[in-house]
Amino acid sequence: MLSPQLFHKILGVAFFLLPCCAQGKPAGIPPLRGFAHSPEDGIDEGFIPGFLPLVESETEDVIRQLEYQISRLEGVLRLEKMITASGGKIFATNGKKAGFHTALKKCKEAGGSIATPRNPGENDAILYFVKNFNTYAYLGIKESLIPSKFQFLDGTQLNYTNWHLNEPSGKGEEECVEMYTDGTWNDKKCNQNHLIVCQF
Ligand code: MMA
Ligand code: CA
Repeated sequence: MLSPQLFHKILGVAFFLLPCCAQGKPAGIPPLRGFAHSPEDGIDEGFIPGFLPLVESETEDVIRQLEYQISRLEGVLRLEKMITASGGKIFATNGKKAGFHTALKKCKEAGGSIATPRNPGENDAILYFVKNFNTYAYLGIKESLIPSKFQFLDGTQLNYTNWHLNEPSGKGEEECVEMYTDGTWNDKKCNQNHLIVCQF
């Protein structure tokens, strides 16, 4: 689990890196010099015939620097077992436990939503945390008004499921869905203390 000390360190890294990017300057690698030219060219800074204005290259440079800093931060978060990725989705945990409704709220507050596996790859990305923290996690799936029929939180139908043998079994009495440590799903009451896993 992420200790307060380590979290503080990562924050420190982020704040250390931020000033560089806000000013468009690199922290560790030199800037792109794709459209640079020497003063002897006699050409006004910022405009070269046949090229995009110099600001364009500066923008590209800033983007390149940001991509570099983000990939470094992702490396740190991956190393600390805080994020996994599948397709374009990033899954993350804060290592804390809560009931379904609190998990929903926490994920929303962080700008994401509760982890919702839509294929085996995404199920595995969530399973990584469930195994690592040896704690079940709630998924973004709930029972519909028709007992034993489950759906995504937006009401759309499931096109991928990974139910454990003989689940769902609650028949209207277990409205939430938890992931077991083998990646299979069980319908369950929503008040269990489970690992918070969000998607972004
Ligand atoms: C518990 C509960 C259910 C689950 C069964 C499986 C006894 O109830 O977790 O949701 O289906 O165990 O045996
Ligand atoms: Ca069940």
